[in-house]
Amino acid sequence: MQAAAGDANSRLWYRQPAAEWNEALPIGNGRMGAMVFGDPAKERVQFNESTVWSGAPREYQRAGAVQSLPEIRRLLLAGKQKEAEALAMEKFMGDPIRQKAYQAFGDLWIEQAVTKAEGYRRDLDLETAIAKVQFRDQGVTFKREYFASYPAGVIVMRLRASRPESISVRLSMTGAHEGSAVRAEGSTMTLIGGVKGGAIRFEAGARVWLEKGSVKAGADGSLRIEKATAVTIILAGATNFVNYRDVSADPHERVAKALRITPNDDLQRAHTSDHQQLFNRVSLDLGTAPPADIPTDERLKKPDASFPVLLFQYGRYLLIASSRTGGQPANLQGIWNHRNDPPWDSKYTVNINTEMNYWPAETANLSECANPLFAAMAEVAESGRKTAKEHYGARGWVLHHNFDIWRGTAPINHSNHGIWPTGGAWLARHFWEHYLFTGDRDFLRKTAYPLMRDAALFFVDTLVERGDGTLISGPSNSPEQGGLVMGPAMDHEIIRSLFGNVIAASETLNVDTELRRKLQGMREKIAPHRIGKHGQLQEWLEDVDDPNNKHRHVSHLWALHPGDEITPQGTPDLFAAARKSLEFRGDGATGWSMGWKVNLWARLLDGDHALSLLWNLITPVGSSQYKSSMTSGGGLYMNLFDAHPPFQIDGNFGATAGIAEMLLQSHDPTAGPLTNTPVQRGDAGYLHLLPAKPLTWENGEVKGLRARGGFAVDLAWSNGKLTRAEIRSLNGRPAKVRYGAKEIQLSARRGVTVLNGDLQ
Ligand code: FUC
Repeated sequence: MQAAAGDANSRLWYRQPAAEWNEALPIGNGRMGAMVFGDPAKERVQFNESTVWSGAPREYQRAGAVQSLPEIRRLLLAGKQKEAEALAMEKFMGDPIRQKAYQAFGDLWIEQAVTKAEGYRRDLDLETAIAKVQFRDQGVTFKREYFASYPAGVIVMRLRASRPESISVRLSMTGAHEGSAVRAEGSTMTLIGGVKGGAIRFEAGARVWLEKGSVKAGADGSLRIEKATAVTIILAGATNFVNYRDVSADPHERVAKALRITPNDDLQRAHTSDHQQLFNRVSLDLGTAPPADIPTDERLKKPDASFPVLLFQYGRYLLIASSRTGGQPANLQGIWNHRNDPPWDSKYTVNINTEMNYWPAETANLSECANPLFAAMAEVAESGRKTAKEHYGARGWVLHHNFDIWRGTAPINHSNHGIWPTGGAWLARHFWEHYLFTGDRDFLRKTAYPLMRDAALFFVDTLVERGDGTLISGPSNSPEQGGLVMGPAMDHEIIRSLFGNVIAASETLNVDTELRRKLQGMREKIAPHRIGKHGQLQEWLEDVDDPNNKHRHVSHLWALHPGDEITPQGTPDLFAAARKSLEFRGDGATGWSMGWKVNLWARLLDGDHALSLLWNLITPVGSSQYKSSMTSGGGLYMNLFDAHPPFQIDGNFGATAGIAEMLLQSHDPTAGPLTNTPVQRGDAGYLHLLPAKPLTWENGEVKGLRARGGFAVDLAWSNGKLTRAEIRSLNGRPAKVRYGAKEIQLSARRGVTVLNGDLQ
């Protein structure tokens, strides 16, 4: 593929500045994020810091909630849902009943007297992670560059001009919070403030370096730069947040320290090489060249066949920009937020959204980007232990359908959907999958296993015996419909998977024999999947599914994806029933729901259907479309942020994960609800090559995908057929390799195997 064509799929570019936020271009270093609007005369760089949240350290569990638990269950089992919900609203919900919100921070403005901007161009290069704005005014070419450096912990802006001493700009900052104060001194502007009514205090500092020219601090807190040849602005931001219980840090000290760096070329080199050691691991080519000269907004309106490549890499870019070791996990908007009342508080919704954010982490070879999630879960488990005790009288830990920076784990919002005890159990799967992909035993022993085990202990203590001898969960709900119930299918799928993984992990580590036996016994008794009267996979214990229900959540299909209980060879009947359910739900949906459906259709081995969902997700969504839609209307904004609507980043990550899932699958296709196969235990690999390749993806190449069992996989295909597979075993596990109906066995050894004709 030619370099120019490659560029168009690793670059977003436009011929005009962003007219509003969802057209601006995101940069981020995992702790700070910024949206670059690119207006020549009044540039706006709207910035965030991941710990600027409302609220303060506190606990959310309600003392004594456990006392009403037996009665809530009794009412539900007696068919009195409304009474159960009312009682739960009164006595069982978290205190307070709402969690806190991620906040905006501030804006940095660059004003320049522009007579007439010509030759305008604005872009974001996904390979270098640098945003650029370029224009000409009165014969002078102005170039502005923006990047967020993870190594340096700051945002860097560079202004250049083709003629010496021609940059004259006014810089200023505004705070997003009432009472923020701005001042300027020497060559530095400072914004100081705090979140009203909350514990977070913050400071942002922007320091300026000039080549030629002068800088003057104004009494209004601005900096006036005259006749510079080049300007570098370093923006640092920090809060007093240390962790969810401690807000004793000094933001000023943090900012002052960050601003001590010298802006030389090494800064940019270090940034780009840091980004590239993650980003460059995976390349994708779908065999058709993207148009080189069509701006991204135009291209989105008439997407060419290679558009999924851009979207795939954009998702990887966004994960790198919003989730780096040492920081907070990517929230509902990643790290980018311009409102103090963002949709759903821009927090962590874990009945699908946070998990979806991390689906591409392992498969798309960005394993380290999941570290913030794992670190957050260690804290969530501490808080979840208290919730387990106060609300359920149980051991272990529990997380309901949301957490925030204060690590709230108790049920929130409303009893009809907030009481859902399997959030922690679902996230525990990410720990196990991290082990499956990396083979990192140290991680398994020290970090993953204790959390997985204690997530399982919670269900050992809370599963309820039903009259027929089966075990069910509850009170709970099938997110987020049908109200409070006992025994939604999704819970059982998640809990069975958790028990299976804890059994496997305890065997691998050779610990907790007794608990293992207990889990084995209980796992077999958990209420099994049921196929209902429409041939569907039942979402609830009762056969009440409505074939016309188009609800965005497809929770009961969890066992198909991201779980692995429903597989083509292991459970063909359930596989067919899951397909039926997905057909009933339809193809139109909110952004993340389409993202999930891409993955589900890929798991159903139907690449053409997966691709049609992907095209639905690639629908352009008008800038004015922010109104929340709970049923449909999903798509992409002009900056390719996913639209729920409104903006929610999970759809971006779901799309990236879905594309990876279409090209390579590595779960065991023979697994079932009660299996613990060598693949599920991490002792072997199963590499299904091009399992859901759409017909129209006739030629292509992907390099660097990762698979369970510890494999890196490069694939090339032409005329619809796999022509070459290069499989690197990182941990020396054996593997089965499947392509179409053909399977071959790879022996247990490290190193590279190249398959050419072998799989035809
Ligand atoms: C869940 C979903 C909504 C939205 C919210 C953040 O509640 O049902 O669609 O994504 O999370």
